[in-house]
Amino acid sequence: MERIPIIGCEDECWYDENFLQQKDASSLFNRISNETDWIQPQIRMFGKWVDQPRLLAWQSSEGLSYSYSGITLAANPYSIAVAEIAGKIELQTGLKFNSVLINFYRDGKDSMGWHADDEPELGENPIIASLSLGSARDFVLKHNQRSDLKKVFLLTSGSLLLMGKGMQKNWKHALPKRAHAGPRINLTFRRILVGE
Ligand SMILES: O=C(O)CCC(=O)C(=O)O
Repeated sequence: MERIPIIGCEDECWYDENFLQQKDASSLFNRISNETDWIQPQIRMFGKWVDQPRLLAWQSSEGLSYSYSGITLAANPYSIAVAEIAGKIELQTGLKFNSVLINFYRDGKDSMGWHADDEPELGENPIIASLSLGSARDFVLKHNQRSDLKKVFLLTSGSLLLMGKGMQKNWKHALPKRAHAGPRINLTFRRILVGE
C-alpha cells in the first residue's frame, strides 16, 4: 500500500486510494446500503442521551458485541457483501479482523466527532482498516501531544486507509460536517481480542 507521509507519524498510517476500482466501489456501496439493517442508537454525551449524527451497523464474524460511549452493539453476522470485502482486505493486508463498524453518512450534515478507537477490547495497539464508499469526505487527524500536528485527508470512494499501531494512542480522528456531500458508507474493520 502507498504510505501517507505524516510528519511525526510515518509508521502509523497507510493509504491506498485505488484499493477498489470505481465500478466495484459503487456496486459494493449499493449492496451494503441495501443488505444492512441500519440503526441510529443514542449515545451519552455530557450527561445527555443524543442521536448519533449518522446511521450505523455492527457486524462480527465471531458473534462479538462492541461497547462504546455508554452503549453496547449486539453483533449481526457479516452480510455476504461484507464477508467478501473482508476477505479481500485480509488477503491484501495480511491482517485478520473479526468485526466491522459500518457508518452510513446520509449527507454532509452527518458526521463523526473527535475520538480514538481505543476501547479495551481492541487491545493496546489496534490496527484498523477503513474502507470508504460513495461521496468523498475529509478525514481529519490531530496529535494528542503536538498541537502543530494536524492532517486532513480526502477519503475517496474505493480507498482503504490503514490506521496502524500508534494511531489510536497518539492521535484523534473525526469526520466533520460538510456543506455539500452525498451519501457515504465507511467500514472500519477491527479485531476484538477474545482470550488473546
Ligand atoms: O467515516 C470515517 O471515515 C471515520 C469512521 C471512524 O472514525 C470510526 O469508525 O471510528
